Amino acid sequence: MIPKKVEGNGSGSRAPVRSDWERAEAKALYSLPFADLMFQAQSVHRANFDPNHIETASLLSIKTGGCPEDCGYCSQSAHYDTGLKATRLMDRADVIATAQCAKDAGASRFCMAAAWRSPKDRDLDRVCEMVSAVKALGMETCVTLGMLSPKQATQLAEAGLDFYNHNVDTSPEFYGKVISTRTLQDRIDTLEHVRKAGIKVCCGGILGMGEHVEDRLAMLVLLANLPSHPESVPINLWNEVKGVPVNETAERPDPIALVRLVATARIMMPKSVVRLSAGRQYMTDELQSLCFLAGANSLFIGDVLLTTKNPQRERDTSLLNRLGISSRLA
Ligand code: SAM
Ligand code: DTB
Ligand code: SF4
Repeated sequence: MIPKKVEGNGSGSRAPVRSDWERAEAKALYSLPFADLMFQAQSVHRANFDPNHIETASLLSIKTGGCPEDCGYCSQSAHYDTGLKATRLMDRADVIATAQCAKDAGASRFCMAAAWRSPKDRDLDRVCEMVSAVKALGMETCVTLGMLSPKQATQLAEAGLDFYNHNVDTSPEFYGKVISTRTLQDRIDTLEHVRKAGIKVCCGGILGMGEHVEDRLAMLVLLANLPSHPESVPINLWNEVKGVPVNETAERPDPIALVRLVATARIMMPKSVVRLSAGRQYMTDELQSLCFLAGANSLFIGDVLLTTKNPQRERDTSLLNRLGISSRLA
């Protein structure tokens, strides 16, 4: 049975955007017969988005590796021997040239990522210059730099930043099992600083680290109950990395469980763009298609993400063309 409060979501645009989700409601939605869940997700999706369009974003690691945080899933943590070579912050000219290539290749948003716990003020000045320059190319800008103070968030907003990516990554219960150098509350504090500075929020998480379905749903409840829904919700499948602790617990989600989760995210956060992020190289075309039907409407394009692989451009264009989905890619 669907709890009464949830029923309204099937009616699309008339459904309120809620931030009072209970875990049991999320579980009830997720557990609906598949056809009913997909119908609700499609109804919500069509009421809020063009169902035949997908957003394309491109990623660049502007500072790779050597990170002091101990995130158990990440190739860039200095706590583990992952064989990754640490680099310094890239030069602005190289970043701009890469952004132009990404735009020419069909990306509408350019996301610059740095392996920092939080940026030093002098590094932030340089990132702000990159943001302004990429914006001047006519692209949407996103950065992900770790924790920010309110002042740093304001500085990024003044540079014209559109989105800040800062993931909650998993449930409150599972968080401490994969990260010990910061708390979930640290993450939530930064999200608040970003919001207050007037920057749009990109916030999601990772599946397949050994968490249970309940953890994934608790993560969706956490996201949907933030003071406002993130404008972008990236759903990453854990991209395998040698030498990190998550190898001991990792288990890739059953494909149908992934589709169910995407559909549940779509219904709970009706106006948020849901991005099928890392891990698409593990997915068949059919699975990605089901995720699009469930409400996923954004992708990372390009052969690499930060340090791991992404599907090749030809595979993505072929899939979107066969589905009749428009994007800046094809
Ligand atoms: N250091 C910053 C931070 O953690 O917020 C920004 C960069 S960090 C690489 C951005 C996000 O990438 C993480 O929050 C996590 O969700 C995701 N991520 C990292 N390693 C991953 C992996 N192996 N597979 C999937 N997602 C991953
Ligand atoms: C997000 O949620 N996924 C992107 C972006 N935000 C920064 C990062 C995916 C990283 C995958 C692992 C890697 O390539 O190192
Ligand atoms: Fe550092 Fe971000 Fe990787 Fe964590 S996820 S180790 S904070 S780069």
